[in-house]
Amino acid sequence: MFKEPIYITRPLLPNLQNVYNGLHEVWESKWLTNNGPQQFKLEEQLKKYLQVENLSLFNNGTSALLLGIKALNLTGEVITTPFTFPATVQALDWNNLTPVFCDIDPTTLTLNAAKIESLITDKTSAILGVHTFGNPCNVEQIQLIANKYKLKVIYDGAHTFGTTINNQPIGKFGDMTMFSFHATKLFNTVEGGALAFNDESLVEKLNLLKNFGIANPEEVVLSGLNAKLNEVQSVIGIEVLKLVETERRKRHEIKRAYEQNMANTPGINVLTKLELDSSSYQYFVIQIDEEIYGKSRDWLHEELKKYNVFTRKYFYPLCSDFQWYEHLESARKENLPQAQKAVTQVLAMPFYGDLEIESVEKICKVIRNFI
Ligand code: T4K
Repeated sequence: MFKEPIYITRPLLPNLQNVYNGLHEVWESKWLTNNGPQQFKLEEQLKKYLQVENLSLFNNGTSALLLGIKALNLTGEVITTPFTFPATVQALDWNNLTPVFCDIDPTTLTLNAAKIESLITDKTSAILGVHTFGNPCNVEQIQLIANKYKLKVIYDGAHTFGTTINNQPIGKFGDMTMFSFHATKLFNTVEGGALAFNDESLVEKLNLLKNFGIANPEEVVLSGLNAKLNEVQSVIGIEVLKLVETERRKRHEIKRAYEQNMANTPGINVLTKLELDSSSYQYFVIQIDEEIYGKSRDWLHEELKKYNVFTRKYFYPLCSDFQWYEHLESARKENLPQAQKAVTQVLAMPFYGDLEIESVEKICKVIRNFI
């Protein structure tokens, strides 16, 4: 039993004195939000880090996704995954779009690209993929399908800060990628998010959409929201960004410790293949095969709590099982066998830079000893 609770994550906290220095500038300027200089500074730094041409910052990942989808003028149906955080599909709901649920690939837990085409109808306007736990979607195949049917491609990259695919930054794939900067993410601004996109003409539209559609004091040209990142959070982001590379290296060691200590545990399979040169190192996720391990995922999740270890059943429940999607043909359980399996087997383990290797070894020992 651990003396202190071990959570799935702890926020990456910047040096308080540095934050204070940054805040001092904000106080001096008396400019707290609405396109302030700290926000622009952070935006420029993030463009470099994420290697993208266009980036727009938001007050959280959900509003970024919601307004990004709105900016693309989508209609009708959008093909997406049921195995995600509610925000992904709720961003569709708020745009009056109907999700069409597509089953997932059992290895990456992302959209199964081979199943997408059969779900396309004359109402389909886009594919919304999620780079689940930082595992990238099959971006090449998804783009081929999108080109063939003239569909937009949006990625929920809430978990993929800094991920690359074959040395290409993840934010360059599809029409748009959302990043989340929530406190629980590798990079955080307490709450926050961003959209990366290739079409430069969207810059102005997104600026309008996150500021009530106000073009100037005389004109409101779009129906928008208030979704701006403020100056205080931007200062925090500027300081957190300085720590991200060290955090990734620490997480690399923690991942190695998990892998070494779980290697010979029958029925436990690691689902996030983290690589130092290409991964966001957002989550370390395992799959429990009850038939081999002898206990279920839910049993393990509950039992670990007795040791003061708080794992998470990300993502549970499946979005397709939300009561308001009951009427959708694509939400039927028999159409989503891999997602239905994942939702009962997947467990996200404690994973953050300050987690001691000794704690990882202890957690793995407890898991082995349950056999
Ligand atoms: N798309 C995907 C695929 C997502 O995963 C998310 C968010 C989004 C979209 C939406 O992005 P945002 O609008 O949030 O930017 C957390 C986060 O709130 C959420 O951002 C995240 N995904 C999701 C996977 O995890 P909860 O409800 O699990 O968080 P909570 O409060 O239970 O925190 C988890 C653990 O983290 C706690 O047990 C302890 C630790 N923690 C948490 C906070 C907030 C701390 O130590 N300090 C803290 O300040 O949703």
